[in-house]
Amino acid sequence: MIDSPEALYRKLEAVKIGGTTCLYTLEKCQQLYPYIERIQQLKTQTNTIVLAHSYVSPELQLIADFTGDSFELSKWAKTTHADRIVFVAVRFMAETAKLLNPSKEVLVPSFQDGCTLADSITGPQVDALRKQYPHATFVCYINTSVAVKARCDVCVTSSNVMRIIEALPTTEIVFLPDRLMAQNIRVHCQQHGIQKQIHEWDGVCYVHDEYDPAMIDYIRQQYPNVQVAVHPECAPAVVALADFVGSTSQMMAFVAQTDAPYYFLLTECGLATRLQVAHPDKVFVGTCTMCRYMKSNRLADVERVMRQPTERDRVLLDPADIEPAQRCLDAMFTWASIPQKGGVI
Ligand code: CIZ
Repeated sequence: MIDSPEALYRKLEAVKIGGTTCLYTLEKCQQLYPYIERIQQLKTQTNTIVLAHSYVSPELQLIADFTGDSFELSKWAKTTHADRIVFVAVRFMAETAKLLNPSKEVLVPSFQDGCTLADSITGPQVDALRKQYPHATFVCYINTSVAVKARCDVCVTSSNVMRIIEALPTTEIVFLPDRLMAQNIRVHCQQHGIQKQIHEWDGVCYVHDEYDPAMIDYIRQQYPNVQVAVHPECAPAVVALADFVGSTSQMMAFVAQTDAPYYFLLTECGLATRLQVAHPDKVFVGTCTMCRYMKSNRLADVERVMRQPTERDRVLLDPADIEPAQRCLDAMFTWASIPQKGGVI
């Protein structure tokens, strides 16, 4: 519980990722605190929970009942007894919460809630691919719309993608929509002797697509004992240079379990800020790459949607897509519980 601007400052003063981009002064904490105080009261008065992704700004993570990756957040959304969920992330994640717990009101505070991956493919485009690859299993990354999930067989997140691909009995797979993740899956399968034919789509996360191998070489020269953790949405040439490859939750566990002074995390810098708060003794170096969609979430809008939600703030789903998209998500929970052969990606 944050009960004063000073308490907020004590939590956030270690955050100085990317120079002054994420600098939290006592003055800034004094400006933020009144929102935090009102949001905390509103949560209790209206039986609302706030779920926040690890990529959003740290003050939003502090007001959240739970912060995590999309798989962890979807498990919370599925089981919550609260009346309302405020989803501080991007719209496809809030839609997933609504699919998993349709009786809840799910609210999205951000006005810029897209995602370059989710926006790269539509339902009718999946229908066309189904005709092209009639025998393939269709696997979609969680970063997709409900219409796309409704047309796929199983959904995956970055924390369970390899486990599920390995467990699926079919060899021919259409993986949508992340081209770079599809290429990483192909490399992983080759390295572990797993026979799969992976067809890819041309979507990318614009944040992870920006990383290139030269950045890792440069950081390794500056900090010879740095640990480099890479997200599987990055290009295979970048993944090949990593000390560790995994989802944001897996990167968090890696940092917690590793005894090294410096870390270079090739993912949205909200994760580095989160880890800097958790591990003030460790130093997070390198780029501060921000997702414009995740970073468009603000405390003021969380308060606004809790007081007076408009139609735009509410997640509403096309009734025709609900049942098939729920089946695709249920398949993820089933396949994700099967033990993995090849280790994390
Ligand atoms: O699954 C997620 O939440 C995303 C988009 C990234 C990650 O690795 O957590």
